[in-house]
Amino acid sequence: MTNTPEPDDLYVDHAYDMVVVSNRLPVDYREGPGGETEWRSSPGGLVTALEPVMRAADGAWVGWAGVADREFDPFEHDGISIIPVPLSADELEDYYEGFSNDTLWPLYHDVIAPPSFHREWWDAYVRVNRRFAEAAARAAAEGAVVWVQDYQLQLVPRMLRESRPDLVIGFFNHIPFPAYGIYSQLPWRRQVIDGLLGADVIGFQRAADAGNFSRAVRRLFGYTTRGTVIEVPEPDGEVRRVVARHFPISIDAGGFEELARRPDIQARARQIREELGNPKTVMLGVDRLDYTKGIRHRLKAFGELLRDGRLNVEDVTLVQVASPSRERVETYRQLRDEIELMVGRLNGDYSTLGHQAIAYLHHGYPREEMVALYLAADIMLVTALRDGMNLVAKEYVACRFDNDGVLLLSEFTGASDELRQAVLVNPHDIEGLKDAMTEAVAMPQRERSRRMRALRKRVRDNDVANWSATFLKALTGSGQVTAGIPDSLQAAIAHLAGAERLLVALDFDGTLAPLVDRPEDARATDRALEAIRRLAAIEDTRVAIVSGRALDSLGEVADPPTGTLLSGSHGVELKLDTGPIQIDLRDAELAKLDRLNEIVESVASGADGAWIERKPAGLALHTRRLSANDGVALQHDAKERVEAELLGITVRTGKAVLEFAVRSSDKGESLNRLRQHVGASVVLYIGDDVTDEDAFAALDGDDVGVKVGQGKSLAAHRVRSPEEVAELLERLADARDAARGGASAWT
Ligand code: GDG
Repeated sequence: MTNTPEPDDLYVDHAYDMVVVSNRLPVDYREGPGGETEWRSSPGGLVTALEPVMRAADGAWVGWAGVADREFDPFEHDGISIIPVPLSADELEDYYEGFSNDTLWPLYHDVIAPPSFHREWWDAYVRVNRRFAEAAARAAAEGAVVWVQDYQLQLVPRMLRESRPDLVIGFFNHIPFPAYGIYSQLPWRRQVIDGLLGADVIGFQRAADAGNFSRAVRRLFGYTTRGTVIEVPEPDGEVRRVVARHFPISIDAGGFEELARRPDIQARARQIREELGNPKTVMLGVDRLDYTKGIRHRLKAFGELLRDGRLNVEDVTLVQVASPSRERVETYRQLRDEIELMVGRLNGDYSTLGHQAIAYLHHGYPREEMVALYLAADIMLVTALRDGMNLVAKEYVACRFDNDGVLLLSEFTGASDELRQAVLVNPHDIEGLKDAMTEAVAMPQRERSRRMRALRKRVRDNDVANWSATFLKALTGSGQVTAGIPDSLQAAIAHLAGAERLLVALDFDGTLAPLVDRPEDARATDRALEAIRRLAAIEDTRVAIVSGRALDSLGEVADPPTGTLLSGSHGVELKLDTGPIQIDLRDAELAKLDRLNEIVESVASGADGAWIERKPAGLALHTRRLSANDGVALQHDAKERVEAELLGITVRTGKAVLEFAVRSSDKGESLNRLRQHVGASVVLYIGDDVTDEDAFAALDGDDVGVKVGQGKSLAAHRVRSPEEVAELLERLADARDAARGGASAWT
């Protein structure tokens, strides 16, 4: 159900196709001195990123309005439906200031400050997470996408899945996820991970964060993880695939550049420099006043440079904006005292009447002023000890359309994974930091400009719209599959055509061959077969068919050209250049296989139309000729009977087929063996079935995955049908032929 929110029907339940859930709403409630009230946008990057998506998808935003002990009705603001969640003053203290900001925040930032663990804080965290989950569940339409933001709401995904299994649930963690040795301190470590695993996709800032998370899942739950996929067993016996990977967040780069190009803002930047006494070099720090940001380290290094005479207060001024943050948490109050003491001392020691060493500003500023500061700064100092991303670094770069300015960036920020042309520093190494600061001061203009160009390209290419689109694509697949070969896939074909050693790995049924009732009748389309023959004849190009079928059956129906590699029974059997690799079952496995056959035969014998396909290490129960309901019931019965009696059997569900195997293997493992066997530098994999997802999960780097048809998938590209697969293969054969200068034995 979709609706266009009118003021009167905003109270309608289950109305929105897209719901964002975050601790804070994108609007602030303001009460003026005369008692007048208003809602004002708080224009963060997240709002900018999600605004177009929210408008297009008829979205609602669920969150807290920023005032305790007040209830607000849902309303519409600037085209977005706002659904406020109330918090009491006690909850604010225990759930937000306590558990979120004094337990999770320091723990997830590598215990830079010691985390506090209190059971009553945890209780409040659970209670408040449930309230957010309930509000989201009420708002979301059937099958809606719900995107939960950040560490304050880690239990929401599981709570939502329990009440609304129809939803597609995403989670994004804006802060780091720590190594297991640190994470394991959390008394509620299992509950938090279980809460997150309720999502379909869990996003992190860096690949290292996603890796830490997957390791914690393995250590605490023993679940299997393959690449970015975690296999989560559900109470109903099904295995759910959860994707945990990095989606580095970014900024509205165009928006920042637009502000930076405004003449009034440029004039303000000049004025700022004048007010500072026109020093040769302006250094700038912009941070929430937080112990993760490394402000003390920065001040210490700057102070020592002044002390040692390597910098002179006549030439250099440091502007430090420290925006007020979390002032009711004790650690933050102490930090403020320490920083202000340091600033006072340094200014006392080194400022002159005409030149201030440090201009310290404990304020929040409008964005225009921030941009003017970025333009006024010759050197931007980002010295965080640990930071999920650090948007300030990207904002500085986005504003410098003059290709000037130096970014000094801590290695411990997520941004440093992308912004490699910055002057990278370890802020704990004070000598190194000092050297980097003087290097920045002395950096020749040409080098500044070379570095800044590269940085700007990176930030422009991956802006925040890109970030949200990539996340939502991973969450929902590309939605409607359009006819023909999409442009992005055409570009991928061009890239594959130039690969050094290419492996083209293809599923058979539903990919090369249209699905038919009787498996023995399946045949690849003539066009696909012809394209495969051409590809197989091109130098440095190998073709493999990767199927769930037994190798014998695959050889018969696929009729592949000589030299085609085959993988059957989901990788249990392989036919390589060295000949077929026979599986060799142990006695116990053979006995298990016999019993498996007996059990499934007795179940299938009661159902007309069901049949069994035998495989070397298992069997497949086909239910395609039964009605959908009867098929599901029969599969359920077979699975229950097998699992009640036999241990260690791998069960997989395909399209109207249930497969059992006594030796586990999957198409991902098989693809890895094939890749190694032929020494491929790049792989193209095409498949239509859930079992092909293992192969998609095994792709990386420049590899290309193509899913045939609808449904959730890890593949980056899609086509509609085997006919389009044939067209894709034809185009690839053409392009590769051309790229290889006609070095084909076929032509
Ligand atoms: C968390 C993660 C991750 C700051 N002072 C003012 C002001 N700001 C703006 C900056 C920037 C934002 O606040 C701060 O973002 P950061 O990324 O630097 O840091 P956190 O607040 O810690 O954010 C972080 C981020 O989430 C996003 O995922 O990158 O790692 O810790 O946009 O410009 N803006 C205005 N006035 C100020 O005084 N207008």
